[in-house]
Amino acid sequence: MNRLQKLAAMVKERKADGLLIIEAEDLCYATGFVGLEGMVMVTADGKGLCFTDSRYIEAAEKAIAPMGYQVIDPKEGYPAVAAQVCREEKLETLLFEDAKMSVAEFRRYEAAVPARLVPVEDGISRLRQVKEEVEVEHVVAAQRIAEKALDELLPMIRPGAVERELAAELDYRMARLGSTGVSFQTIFVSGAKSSMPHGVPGDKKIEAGDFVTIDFGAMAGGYHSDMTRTFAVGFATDEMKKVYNTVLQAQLAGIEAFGPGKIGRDVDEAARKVIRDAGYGEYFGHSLGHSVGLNIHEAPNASPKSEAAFEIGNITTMEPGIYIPGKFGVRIEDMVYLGKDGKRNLTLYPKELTIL
Ligand SMILES: [Mn+2]
Repeated sequence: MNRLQKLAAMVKERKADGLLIIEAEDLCYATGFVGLEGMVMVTADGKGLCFTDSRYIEAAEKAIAPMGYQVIDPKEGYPAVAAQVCREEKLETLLFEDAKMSVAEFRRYEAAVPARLVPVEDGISRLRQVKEEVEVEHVVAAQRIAEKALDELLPMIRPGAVERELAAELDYRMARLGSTGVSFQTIFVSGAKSSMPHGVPGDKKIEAGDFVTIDFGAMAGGYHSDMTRTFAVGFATDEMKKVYNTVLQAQLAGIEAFGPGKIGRDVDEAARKVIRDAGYGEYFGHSLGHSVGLNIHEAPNASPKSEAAFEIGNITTMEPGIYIPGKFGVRIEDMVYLGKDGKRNLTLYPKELTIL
């Protein structure tokens, strides 16, 4: 089934007449067209209508029409066009994802369309959790760029170098290697600052004895990569080595526990237990991982709160950490894919303790 057919089947399964899509990542998923703006409607009987404006229309026709979509440049506003489609196609119920529409947008559509707008929590998002081969290839392409950029950066991480400059250098290297954007603002923290899981790079200079934590990602084909590595600069004390190896063992335990049918909280617990048993339980505050795709944070999660089971097609991060306030922090993050032939770590970058 192609994407249009998958979406139509989802609409039918939920006994609705149509589906309304306006969010950027969902538009990309529905059509395969990166960066598309506009509106897509899919009917239960498999008709796909893509409305976009003159900025995209020519490229969109080439890219999207082969999937079975009609591509139309609307002369009126999108809610008016949606109303017209509802009348022509006799759509009485129209699904939309409530988390992806603002209240203002909802009011505009609600006022215009003759159909009943039915909010769903996990319509397209649910489909997006199960990655197709082509989606996995994009994530891998992004990850290879990130790894190469980090390799290029390593010789520059030395005492006296400034966090902010190193972070900018990494972003620049990724762009030169073909990344179409950063997955999120690069986290680059050193020394005592590394105890802040999402610290922002600043004017601090790298010093010997620092841990340096770098959490970053590249983008390819609209898809994100996500990786964290922690390096020691100059030397590592016994305590630094102990904490680092505890995080690494926790990550390996998480990866081991991860698989189709496994529950999010159980996978999280497998890693958390290693950290707790080593006496650092209070220093691991966040969850073990999240899934990755067109958005950097997608469900399902490997979290103490998640009752959801993983399934074949998920790409999920495994990123335990230990953060000791005022001292230092360590996080190690890989992306792991649950393929039909087993799980595959998409991150090839080494992760044993490296002293730069
Ligand atoms: Mn992450």
